[in-house]
Amino acid sequence: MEIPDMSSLQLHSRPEMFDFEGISMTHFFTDNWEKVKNFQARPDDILIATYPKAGTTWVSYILDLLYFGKDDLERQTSQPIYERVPFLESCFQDLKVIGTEMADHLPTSPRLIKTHLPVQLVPKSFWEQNSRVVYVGRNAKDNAVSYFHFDRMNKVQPEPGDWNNFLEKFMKGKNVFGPWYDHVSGWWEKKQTYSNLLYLFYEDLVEDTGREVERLCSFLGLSTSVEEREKITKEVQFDAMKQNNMTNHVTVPVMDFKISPFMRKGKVGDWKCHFTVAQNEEFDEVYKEKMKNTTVKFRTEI
Ligand code: PPS
Repeated sequence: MEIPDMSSLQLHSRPEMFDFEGISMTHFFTDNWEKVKNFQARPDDILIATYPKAGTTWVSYILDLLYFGKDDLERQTSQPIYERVPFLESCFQDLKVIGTEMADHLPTSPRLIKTHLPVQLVPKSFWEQNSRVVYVGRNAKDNAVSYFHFDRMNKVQPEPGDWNNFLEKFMKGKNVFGPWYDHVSGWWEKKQTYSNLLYLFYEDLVEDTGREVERLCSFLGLSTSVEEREKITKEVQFDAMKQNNMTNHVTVPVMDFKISPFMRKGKVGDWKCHFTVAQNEEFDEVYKEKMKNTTVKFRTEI
Protein backbone atom coordinates (compact mmCIF):
# COMPACT_ATOMS: atom_id res chain seq x y z
CA MET A 1 0.00 0.00 0.00
CA GLU A 2 1.19 3.47 -0.85
CA ILE A 3 1.78 5.73 2.16
CA PRO A 4 1.02 9.35 1.22
CA ASP A 5 3.85 11.86 1.16
CA MET A 6 3.35 14.08 4.18
CA SER A 7 5.79 16.80 3.27
CA SER A 8 3.09 18.92 1.67
CA LEU A 9 0.52 18.55 4.44
CA GLN A 10 0.20 21.75 6.44
CA LEU A 11 0.16 20.49 9.98
CA HIS A 12 1.71 23.39 11.80
CA SER A 13 -1.42 23.80 13.81
CA ARG A 14 -4.57 21.87 14.56
CA PRO A 15 -7.69 22.88 12.59
CA GLU A 16 -10.15 25.43 13.98
CA MET A 17 -13.72 24.43 14.71
CA PHE A 18 -16.58 26.53 13.40
CA ASP A 19 -20.32 26.36 13.22
CA PHE A 20 -21.63 24.67 10.08
CA GLU A 21 -25.41 24.37 9.79
CA GLY A 22 -25.56 24.40 13.58
CA ILE A 23 -22.89 21.69 13.97
CA SER A 24 -19.26 22.12 15.09
CA MET A 25 -17.01 21.17 12.20
CA THR A 26 -13.52 21.56 10.81
CA HIS A 27 -12.88 22.44 7.19
CA PHE A 28 -11.80 18.84 6.48
CA PHE A 29 -15.49 17.88 6.50
CA THR A 30 -16.98 20.91 4.79
CA ASP A 31 -14.47 21.74 2.02
CA ASN A 32 -16.18 19.34 -0.38
CA TRP A 33 -19.72 20.12 0.77
CA GLU A 34 -21.35 20.73 -2.62
CA LYS A 35 -20.23 17.29 -3.79
CA VAL A 36 -21.26 15.68 -0.50
CA LYS A 37 -24.69 17.29 -0.58
CA ASN A 38 -25.24 16.21 -4.19
CA PHE A 39 -23.73 12.75 -3.78
CA GLN A 40 -25.59 10.15 -5.83
CA ALA A 41 -26.40 7.17 -3.65
CA ARG A 42 -27.44 3.84 -5.16
CA PRO A 43 -30.20 1.50 -4.00
CA ASP A 44 -27.69 -1.18 -3.01
CA ASP A 45 -25.34 1.18 -1.13
CA ILE A 46 -24.86 0.50 2.57
CA LEU A 47 -24.23 3.58 4.67
CA ILE A 48 -22.44 3.00 7.99
CA ALA A 49 -23.36 5.96 10.18
CA THR A 50 -21.94 6.73 13.61
CA TYR A 51 -20.93 9.45 15.98
CA PRO A 52 -17.08 9.39 15.94
CA LYS A 53 -15.59 6.60 18.06
CA ALA A 54 -18.76 4.53 18.38
CA GLY A 55 -17.54 1.44 16.52
CA THR A 56 -17.39 2.57 12.89
CA THR A 57 -14.27 0.62 12.01
CA TRP A 58 -15.58 -2.49 13.74
CA VAL A 59 -18.86 -2.58 11.83
CA SER A 60 -17.13 -1.53 8.59
CA TYR A 61 -14.82 -4.52 8.88
CA ILE A 62 -17.66 -6.91 9.72
CA LEU A 63 -19.60 -5.77 6.64
CA ASP A 64 -16.52 -5.91 4.46
CA LEU A 65 -15.86 -9.51 5.51
CA LEU A 66 -19.49 -10.49 5.05
CA TYR A 67 -19.53 -9.20 1.48
CA PHE A 68 -15.96 -9.56 0.26
CA GLY A 69 -14.10 -11.70 2.82
CA LYS A 70 -14.25 -15.06 1.08
CA ASP A 71 -13.19 -14.36 -2.46
CA ASP A 72 -10.79 -11.44 -2.40
CA LEU A 73 -7.56 -12.21 -0.55
CA GLU A 74 -5.77 -9.28 -2.14
CA ARG A 75 -8.35 -6.88 -0.71
CA GLN A 76 -7.98 -8.39 2.76
CA THR A 77 -4.20 -8.26 2.82
CA SER A 78 -3.30 -5.04 1.06
CA GLN A 79 -6.17 -2.55 1.29
CA PRO A 80 -6.73 -0.78 4.59
CA ILE A 81 -10.32 -0.61 5.76
CA TYR A 82 -10.54 3.16 5.27
CA GLU A 83 -9.92 2.65 1.55
CA ARG A 84 -12.48 -0.13 1.24
CA VAL A 85 -15.07 1.92 3.12
CA PRO A 86 -14.66 5.58 2.10
CA PHE A 87 -15.48 8.32 4.61
CA LEU A 88 -18.02 10.30 2.61
CA GLU A 89 -17.60 13.87 3.88
CA SER A 90 -13.82 13.71 4.43
CA CYS A 91 -11.67 15.98 2.30
CA PHE A 92 -7.94 15.80 2.97
CA GLN A 93 -6.61 17.24 -0.27
CA ASP A 94 -2.93 16.80 0.65
CA LEU A 95 -3.47 13.16 1.52
CA LYS A 96 -5.51 12.68 -1.66
CA VAL A 97 -8.43 11.54 0.45
CA ILE A 98 -11.70 12.87 -0.93
CA GLY A 99 -14.58 10.72 0.26
CA THR A 100 -17.03 11.34 -2.56
CA GLU A 101 -14.42 10.54 -5.21
CA MET A 102 -13.30 7.40 -3.42
CA ALA A 103 -16.91 6.24 -3.17
CA ASP A 104 -17.54 7.01 -6.84
CA HIS A 105 -14.48 4.96 -7.81
CA LEU A 106 -15.21 1.90 -5.71
CA PRO A 107 -14.99 -1.10 -8.03
CA THR A 108 -17.13 -3.43 -5.91
CA SER A 109 -20.77 -3.53 -5.04
CA PRO A 110 -22.50 -3.04 -2.77
CA ARG A 111 -20.59 0.08 -1.87
CA LEU A 112 -19.91 0.37 1.85
CA ILE A 113 -19.74 4.06 2.79
CA LYS A 114 -18.93 5.61 6.16
CA THR A 115 -20.34 8.85 7.54
CA HIS A 116 -20.30 10.70 10.86
CA LEU A 117 -22.90 13.21 9.73
CA PRO A 118 -25.90 13.92 11.93
CA VAL A 119 -29.00 12.57 10.24
CA GLN A 120 -30.24 15.97 9.00
CA LEU A 121 -27.04 16.53 6.97
CA VAL A 122 -26.99 13.16 5.16
CA PRO A 123 -27.23 13.62 1.37
CA LYS A 124 -30.87 13.21 0.39
CA SER A 125 -30.19 10.69 -2.35
CA PHE A 126 -29.63 8.00 0.31
CA TRP A 127 -33.26 8.42 1.39
CA GLU A 128 -34.53 8.75 -2.18
CA GLN A 129 -32.76 5.56 -3.20
CA ASN A 130 -33.92 3.78 -0.04
CA SER A 131 -30.32 2.71 0.62
CA ARG A 132 -29.68 0.55 3.64
CA VAL A 133 -28.18 2.22 6.70
CA VAL A 134 -26.42 0.64 9.67
CA TYR A 135 -26.14 3.07 12.59
CA VAL A 136 -23.93 2.26 15.59
CA GLY A 137 -24.41 4.05 18.89
CA ARG A 138 -22.11 3.88 21.93
CA ASN A 139 -22.84 5.07 25.46
CA ALA A 140 -21.90 8.70 25.96
CA LYS A 141 -19.34 8.15 28.72
CA ASP A 142 -17.17 5.62 26.87
CA ASN A 143 -17.73 7.52 23.64
CA ALA A 144 -16.39 10.70 25.24
CA VAL A 145 -13.30 8.94 26.63
CA SER A 146 -12.51 7.35 23.29
CA TYR A 147 -12.99 10.67 21.49
CA PHE A 148 -10.68 12.42 23.94
CA HIS A 149 -7.82 9.99 23.28
CA PHE A 150 -8.48 10.16 19.55
CA ASP A 151 -8.23 13.96 19.53
CA ARG A 152 -4.95 13.71 21.42
CA MET A 153 -3.36 11.43 18.85
CA ASN A 154 -4.96 12.60 15.61
CA LYS A 155 -3.24 15.73 14.36
CA VAL A 156 -6.07 16.68 12.02
CA GLN A 157 -8.52 17.02 14.91
CA PRO A 158 -8.75 20.10 17.15
CA GLU A 159 -6.59 20.07 20.28
CA PRO A 160 -8.69 18.39 23.01
CA GLY A 161 -7.15 20.19 26.01
CA ASP A 162 -7.06 18.21 29.26
CA TRP A 163 -9.72 15.64 30.13
CA ASN A 164 -11.81 18.02 32.21
CA ASN A 165 -11.74 20.60 29.47
CA PHE A 166 -12.69 18.04 26.85
CA LEU A 167 -15.57 16.69 28.94
CA GLU A 168 -16.98 20.20 29.38
CA LYS A 169 -16.87 20.65 25.60
CA PHE A 170 -18.51 17.27 25.07
CA MET A 171 -21.40 18.17 27.38
CA LYS A 172 -21.89 21.39 25.43
CA GLY A 173 -21.78 19.54 22.11
CA LYS A 174 -18.68 21.42 20.98
CA ASN A 175 -16.94 18.51 19.29
CA VAL A 176 -16.42 17.84 15.63
CA PHE A 177 -19.76 16.47 14.32
CA GLY A 178 -21.66 18.25 17.06
CA PRO A 179 -23.51 17.03 20.14
CA TRP A 180 -23.46 13.30 20.83
CA TYR A 181 -26.95 13.64 22.34
CA ASP A 182 -28.59 15.00 19.17
CA HIS A 183 -26.68 12.56 16.96
CA VAL A 184 -27.82 9.36 18.67
CA SER A 185 -31.38 10.61 19.22
CA GLY A 186 -31.73 12.09 15.72
CA TRP A 187 -30.79 8.78 14.13
CA TRP A 188 -33.05 6.92 16.58
CA GLU A 189 -35.98 9.08 15.44
CA LYS A 190 -35.14 8.38 11.81
CA LYS A 191 -35.41 4.66 12.48
CA GLN A 192 -39.06 5.10 13.44
CA THR A 193 -39.99 6.21 9.89
CA TYR A 194 -37.25 4.73 7.71
CA SER A 195 -37.38 0.94 7.76
CA ASN A 196 -34.08 0.34 5.97
CA LEU A 197 -32.13 1.43 9.05
CA LEU A 198 -30.59 -0.98 11.54
CA TYR A 199 -29.63 0.67 14.85
CA LEU A 200 -26.88 -1.26 16.62
CA PHE A 201 -25.23 -0.65 19.98
CA TYR A 202 -21.50 -0.94 20.63
CA GLU A 203 -22.27 -2.53 24.01
CA ASP A 204 -24.28 -5.31 22.31
CA LEU A 205 -21.39 -5.95 19.94
CA VAL A 206 -18.99 -6.34 22.86
CA GLU A 207 -21.44 -8.53 24.77
CA ASP A 208 -22.09 -10.97 21.93
CA THR A 209 -20.43 -10.21 18.61
CA GLY A 210 -21.76 -13.40 16.98
CA ARG A 211 -25.35 -12.48 17.79
CA GLU A 212 -24.89 -9.02 16.27
CA VAL A 213 -23.26 -10.47 13.14
CA GLU A 214 -26.32 -12.67 12.78
CA ARG A 215 -28.56 -9.63 13.24
CA LEU A 216 -26.63 -7.84 10.50
CA CYS A 217 -26.97 -10.80 8.14
CA SER A 218 -30.68 -10.94 8.66
CA PHE A 219 -31.08 -7.16 8.09
CA LEU A 220 -28.99 -7.37 4.92
CA GLY A 221 -30.69 -10.53 3.67
CA LEU A 222 -27.42 -12.50 3.63
CA SER A 223 -27.48 -16.27 3.93
CA THR A 224 -23.93 -16.51 5.28
CA SER A 225 -23.26 -19.98 6.70
CA VAL A 226 -22.84 -20.55 10.43
CA GLU A 227 -19.19 -21.56 9.86
CA GLU A 228 -18.47 -18.40 7.92
CA ARG A 229 -20.17 -16.25 10.54
CA GLU A 230 -18.13 -17.90 13.29
CA LYS A 231 -14.94 -17.31 11.32
CA ILE A 232 -15.80 -13.64 10.82
CA THR A 233 -16.72 -13.24 14.49
CA LYS A 234 -13.21 -14.43 15.41
CA GLU A 235 -11.51 -12.16 12.90
CA VAL A 236 -13.25 -9.06 14.20
CA GLN A 237 -12.38 -9.48 17.86
CA PHE A 238 -10.51 -6.53 19.36
CA ASP A 239 -7.12 -8.30 19.65
CA ALA A 240 -7.27 -9.60 16.10
CA MET A 241 -8.15 -6.18 14.70
CA LYS A 242 -5.46 -4.52 16.80
CA GLN A 243 -2.86 -6.88 15.28
CA ASN A 244 -4.21 -6.45 11.76
CA ASN A 245 -2.45 -3.62 9.91
CA MET A 246 -5.43 -3.29 7.57
CA THR A 247 -7.72 -2.35 10.48
CA ASN A 248 -5.51 -0.83 13.19
CA HIS A 249 -4.77 2.41 11.29
CA VAL A 250 -0.97 2.23 11.73
CA THR A 251 -0.73 3.36 8.13
CA VAL A 252 -2.47 6.70 8.79
CA PRO A 253 0.32 9.27 8.83
CA VAL A 254 -1.55 11.94 10.85
CA MET A 255 -2.05 9.66 13.83
CA ASP A 256 0.62 9.58 16.53
CA PHE A 257 0.56 6.13 18.07
CA LYS A 258 3.14 7.20 20.65
CA ILE A 259 0.34 9.27 22.19
CA SER A 260 -2.43 6.65 21.92
CA PRO A 261 -3.24 3.72 19.62
CA PHE A 262 -6.32 3.80 17.39
CA MET A 263 -7.40 0.40 18.73
CA ARG A 264 -7.07 1.61 22.30
CA LYS A 265 -9.03 -0.56 24.76
CA GLY A 266 -12.25 -1.64 23.10
CA LYS A 267 -14.14 -1.93 26.38
CA VAL A 268 -17.47 -1.03 27.91
CA GLY A 269 -16.99 0.84 31.19
CA ASP A 270 -13.50 2.27 30.64
CA TRP A 271 -15.08 5.64 31.54
CA LYS A 272 -14.75 4.61 35.19
CA CYS A 273 -10.98 5.01 34.86
CA HIS A 274 -11.44 8.61 33.68
CA PHE A 275 -14.46 10.25 35.33
CA THR A 276 -14.09 11.69 38.83
CA VAL A 277 -17.13 11.37 41.11
CA ALA A 278 -17.90 15.07 40.58
CA GLN A 279 -17.57 14.80 36.79
CA ASN A 280 -19.84 11.79 36.79
CA GLU A 281 -22.53 13.57 38.80
CA GLU A 282 -22.47 16.62 36.56
CA PHE A 283 -22.48 14.43 33.45
CA ASP A 284 -25.52 12.48 34.68
CA GLU A 285 -27.41 15.73 35.32
CA VAL A 286 -26.66 17.10 31.87
CA TYR A 287 -27.50 13.74 30.31
CA LYS A 288 -30.91 13.58 31.94
CA GLU A 289 -31.81 17.01 30.61
CA LYS A 290 -30.45 16.51 27.08
CA MET A 291 -31.99 13.05 26.64
CA LYS A 292 -35.38 13.76 28.20
CA ASN A 293 -37.27 13.69 24.88
CA THR A 294 -35.87 10.48 23.41
CA THR A 295 -36.55 6.82 24.11
CA VAL A 296 -33.11 5.57 23.09
CA LYS A 297 -31.36 3.84 26.00
CA PHE A 298 -27.67 3.05 26.43
CA ARG A 299 -25.80 0.78 28.79
CA THR A 300 -22.71 2.20 30.49
CA GLU A 301 -21.74 -1.25 31.76
CA ILE A 302 -22.50 -4.81 30.74
S1 PPS B 1 -13.61 6.49 14.10
O1 PPS B 1 -12.31 7.22 14.13
O2 PPS B 1 -14.73 7.38 14.43
O3 PPS B 1 -13.82 5.79 12.84
O4 PPS B 1 -13.48 5.44 15.29
P1 PPS B 1 -14.44 4.19 15.51
O5 PPS B 1 -13.97 3.07 14.68
O6 PPS B 1 -15.86 4.59 15.39
O7 PPS B 1 -14.21 3.86 17.04
C1 PPS B 1 -12.99 3.44 17.59
C2 PPS B 1 -13.31 2.77 18.90
O8 PPS B 1 -13.87 1.48 18.62
C3 PPS B 1 -13.06 0.48 19.24
N1 PPS B 1 -13.06 -0.76 18.47
C4 PPS B 1 -13.40 -1.95 19.00
N2 PPS B 1 -13.85 -2.27 20.23
C5 PPS B 1 -14.08 -3.59 20.47
N3 PPS B 1 -13.87 -4.56 19.57
C6 PPS B 1 -13.44 -4.28 18.32
N4 PPS B 1 -13.23 -5.25 17.45
C7 PPS B 1 -13.18 -2.91 17.99
N5 PPS B 1 -12.74 -2.27 16.89
C8 PPS B 1 -12.67 -0.95 17.19
C9 PPS B 1 -11.67 1.14 19.29
O9 PPS B 1 -10.82 0.45 20.16
C10 PPS B 1 -12.07 2.53 19.77
O10 PPS B 1 -12.54 2.54 21.12
P2 PPS B 1 -11.59 2.80 22.40
O11 PPS B 1 -12.55 2.85 23.57
O12 PPS B 1 -10.91 4.10 22.18
O13 PPS B 1 -10.66 1.64 22.49
